This record gives sequence, structure tokens and C-alpha cells, in this order.
Amino acid sequence: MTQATARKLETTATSGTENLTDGFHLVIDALKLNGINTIYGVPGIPITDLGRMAQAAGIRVLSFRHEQNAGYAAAIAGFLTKKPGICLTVSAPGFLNGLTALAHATTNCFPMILVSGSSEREIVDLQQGDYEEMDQLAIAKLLCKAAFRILHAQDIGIGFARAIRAALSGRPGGVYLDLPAKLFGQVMDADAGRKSLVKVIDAAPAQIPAPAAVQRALDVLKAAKRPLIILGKGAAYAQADDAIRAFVEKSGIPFLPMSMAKGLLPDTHPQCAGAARSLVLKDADFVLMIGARLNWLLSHGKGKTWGDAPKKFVQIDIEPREMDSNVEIAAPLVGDVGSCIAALLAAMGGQWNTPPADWTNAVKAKRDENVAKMAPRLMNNNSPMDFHGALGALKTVIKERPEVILVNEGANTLDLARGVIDIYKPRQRLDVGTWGVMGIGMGSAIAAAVETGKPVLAVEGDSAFGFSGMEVETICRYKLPVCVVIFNNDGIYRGIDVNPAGPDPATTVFVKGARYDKMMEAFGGIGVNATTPDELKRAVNAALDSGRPTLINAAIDPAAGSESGRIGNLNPQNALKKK
Ligand SMILES: Cc1ncc(C[n+]2csc(CCOP(=O)(O)OP(=O)(O)O)c2C)c(N)n1
Ligand SMILES: [Mg+2]
Repeated sequence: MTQATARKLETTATSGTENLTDGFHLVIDALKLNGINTIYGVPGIPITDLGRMAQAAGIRVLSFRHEQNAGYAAAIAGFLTKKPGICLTVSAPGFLNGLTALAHATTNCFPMILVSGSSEREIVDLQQGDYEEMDQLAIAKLLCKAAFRILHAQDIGIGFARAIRAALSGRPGGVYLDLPAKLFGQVMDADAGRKSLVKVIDAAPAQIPAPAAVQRALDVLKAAKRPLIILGKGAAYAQADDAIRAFVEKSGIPFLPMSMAKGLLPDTHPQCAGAARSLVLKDADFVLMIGARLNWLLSHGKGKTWGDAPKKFVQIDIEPREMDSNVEIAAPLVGDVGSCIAALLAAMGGQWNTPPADWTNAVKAKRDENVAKMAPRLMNNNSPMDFHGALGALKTVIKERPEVILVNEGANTLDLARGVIDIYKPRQRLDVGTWGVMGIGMGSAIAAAVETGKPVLAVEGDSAFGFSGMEVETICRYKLPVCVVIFNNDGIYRGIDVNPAGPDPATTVFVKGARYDKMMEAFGGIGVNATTPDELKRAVNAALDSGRPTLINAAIDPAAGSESGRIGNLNPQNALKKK
């Protein structure tokens, strides 16, 4: 179908000159009615026309080169907007390509709906070998919050309402929606079609914590000598930024942001304990978790990282079963982050005693010491660059341009950038999330630019970039203000490993001296090869000034990284050392 036909169909359905509508239009109308105006996907049978018609109807449809990247875009769009991000794929292989992102969204509590076309039920269920045959619904169920299939045009309204509500309510997550090919062509009376649509009212109702639970939390907090607040990406998702800041400041408690919560309060805030992480986790006697979970990223709340000092945990989470998942929670606060913080603030009253000065001074001293120790390393202008020299340049860029959204993935590139680059505003740092997954880079950068209209700086390990690198064409095609910086150290963690047993390269190394900037030039974007921190800084500033798609190949010393970045301890030990 041509665009002209699509436009004609659209006019017909909305003007009511014909009294019929169909599955295509009802899907589009259901999305629009619910304020969903962006789709990320890859076209093909049976959803090509759906994409065209959605575009003709004013929905922004971004076509990617691979569904996984469209899925990561949808997932992060959900995080940024509190509306479910939509990923649209074809059946079996396209669906499977989108599934990693759906599982990622669920794990990270991002609202997302994977909408996949599927083949004929009658043939799929009898396993008669249909085109792209697969029981997608059964497979998706294991990996998301909810999964639905719509068989009849008159159920499209309800089907989308259920998907939207499932994605957003309670703890947000991924939802799968299966749309068999036959659904799209089903015709029904236009008026009945309109009436069948459902506008989801209050999709994420406030969940107010019980007053007794609020009081209990404050009682525990009042007894604390060395309190700590940990902010997680759930706190960033909540968009309760002013209340969170007011609460943290009124409490006077040092706070530690998890990586995607950085910027809720600026990393340069006097109470920020980001640079004193080891000290605060070890020595705190009270920990208030706000939208953060005690998973592996926080060493499960126990063990060496947390030291011997006995601790009491208070946890704010919308999911009751999160409580006691790893350690005892002395005061669970079950509710949405915004409501819980508002309740705490109200119950604190006008008079509140801030923590003992010996604690806050000790945290501040450690932080200042660590920042001072790091400073000279960030100022070097070495060539080849090391991670710190390159990151020092980028830290300055973000300081001067706090509106830039930072996307970040890799191992050393991730772990070091997280520590070095200060973030000043909420939801301005997007990264690998709970799984530490490689491949979110270009999808996240595209969605961040599309959803916020802000400039984006994607800082990518060379391996990490490879997972979604083809989407630089997408960035160029949509002329997005994205600057990609590749920390090119010739490999995974490092570029110097050698295979002792033959001519094949070692498993962790790539082509030496590769020029990723040439990839961007192939699609009309700007490519730059930077060999010093000064060059890097100049190139990033030029890219952000121009707003043009840019890729900077930052040549990093191949020997500079360490195995697995900061989490090398998670590698299983090789017990049988070779003699
Ligand atoms: C989907 C996925 N596959 C594999 C990994 C394992 N992994 C972790 S980091 C990484 C790449 C690290 O190399 P690079 O991005 O170049 O960062 P560097 O440490 O060199 O800066 C890989 C492959 C992963 N986290 N996710
Ligand atoms: Mg690398």
C-alpha cells in the first residue's frame, strides 16, 4: 500500500464518510486515544501497513534496523515518559528479536508493550508450518508482566486498555500484545468501533502508604546515628523530583544515587555520597531505600560491602513482595514513591533533627578526599588516551551542558564514566540497567532524543557499540541530535590479549585501530577520529553545537582497561590452574 492509499484510508475512517472501520484503524485509534504517539519498530508482514497508516495518522513511527534496538528504545521511552513505550514487530523472528528488550523492560520495571503481528492461529496451533509460525503468546508469557492476544476487531479497545494498564499499574513492566494478521483486515461498523475503544483512566493510581507504616519508618529513622538514603531508578521513574529533593534536604541525610538515579539531586550536591560509596555502605546504621532494590548491584544488602555495623533498612517500593527479599526490612513503606515521600515529609513536621555532624562530616571528608585523588588523573592530556583523560574531557562537557542526556554502556567505559561524569538533572543518565546488558546504546540514544528533544551524548565501549551500531543509520535518517563517542580500546575490556595456541585472534580483541567514525560518514553523519582529550572535547562540543549526528572514534590505549571493569569479582574462578 502506498502512502496516498494510507492517507485515504485514514481520512475515510475519521471523517465517517464510510460507516466502516477495520483492525488497522482501531489499533491506531486505540493508541491515539490513550496519548501514545510514538512507535518504535521494524516493518514487515503483517504490520507494514499498520506502520504506514499510523504514520499517516500522525503517530511518529521510527523504523529501526533491528527489533532489539527498537525494543530498547521503547523500554527507555517508558522510563522517560511514564507511558508505555511501544515496540512493533513482525512475527516469529521479529518477535524474538524484540523479546530481549521486553524481558529487560520487565526486569528494570520500565513500562513497555511489545506489539507483534503473528501468523494464522488455526495453522500455528496445528503446527502446519505457516509463514513465520510460532506460538508467540506462550513464549512471551514467561518474560513479561502480562501477555494478551486480540482475535476480534471489537476487542482491540479492551485489549489495548488491558495492555496499557498492565504495563503502568503497580510495579511497571513489559507487556506482550499478540495481533494475528487476520485481525487487521477485520471490518466493523465505524460507530460501534469508536464505542469499543477504551481510554484508560488513572492507569497508575496513587498507592498511599499506611499512616502506621510511615510512622514506623520515621521512628526507625529518628534512632539512627549514621543514616544513609539510597536512590534507585524507581525514584527517578516516579517524577517526584521536587518532593524527593525536599525530603533529602530536610532530612540532612547523605544520599547515594544508583546509576540511573544520578541527577535526581545533582552529583555535586553537598549531601551526595557518591564518591564515598564504600564508606557509607560499610558504616551506615540506617538505610532508607527509595525505589532501589537490594539486588546484586547492592551486594544483596549484606557481606563485606556492608561491613559489620548492624543496620536497619527502611524500604520504599510499590511492590510489597520486594520487602525482605534479601535482608530484613525493619520498616516497609509500600506505595508509590511520590506518595510515600509526601507522607514522610508531612509526618516529619516543622522540626526535624538532621544527623549527627560527626557522621555527615566523615562522609564529606571521604568524598572530598576521593574527589581530590581523582582530579589530577582526569586532567591528563595523554595520547593514546586513557579512560580517565577521556572521561575528564566529557565530565567538563556535561558540566557546561547539563541539559545533555548521557547514554552509557560498556565495561570499563561504563563503570568509570558512572563515577567520573557528574549528572545534574533527573533522568539524564541512561545505561545498562539491572542486567548490565550490552546493546541498549543506540536504541536508548534514539528514544532519548525523540522523547525529550534534548541533545544526547552516548558514551560507548567499542564492544558495547557493536551490539546496536547499525542504528547509526537510523540516527542519520531521522537527523537526531545524537553524538556517539566510542571508547575504542580494540576490544572487550582491553585490546591486548593474545591467543597462545594459534593464529586466530584472542577471544576478547577486535581489529586493531578500527575507525568507527567511518561508519557514520557512510550515512551522511559527521565522523571524527580523536586521539587526545582536547581533540575529544572539541569534537563533542562541535557536535552538540551543531546538533548533527556525529560519531567520534576516541582512540584509547588498548592496555588501559581491566577485566570486566569494576565487577571482575563476579567471574567464576578457574580452580584448575594450568601447571
Ligand atoms: C547482551 C550482553 N552480552 C554480553 C555481555 C558481556 N559483556 C559485558 S561488558 C562487555 C563489553 C565490554 O567491552 P567494551 O564495551 O569495549 O568496554 P571496555 O571495558 O573495553 O571499555 C560484554 C561483551 C553483556 N553484558 N551483555
Ligand atoms: Mg573496549
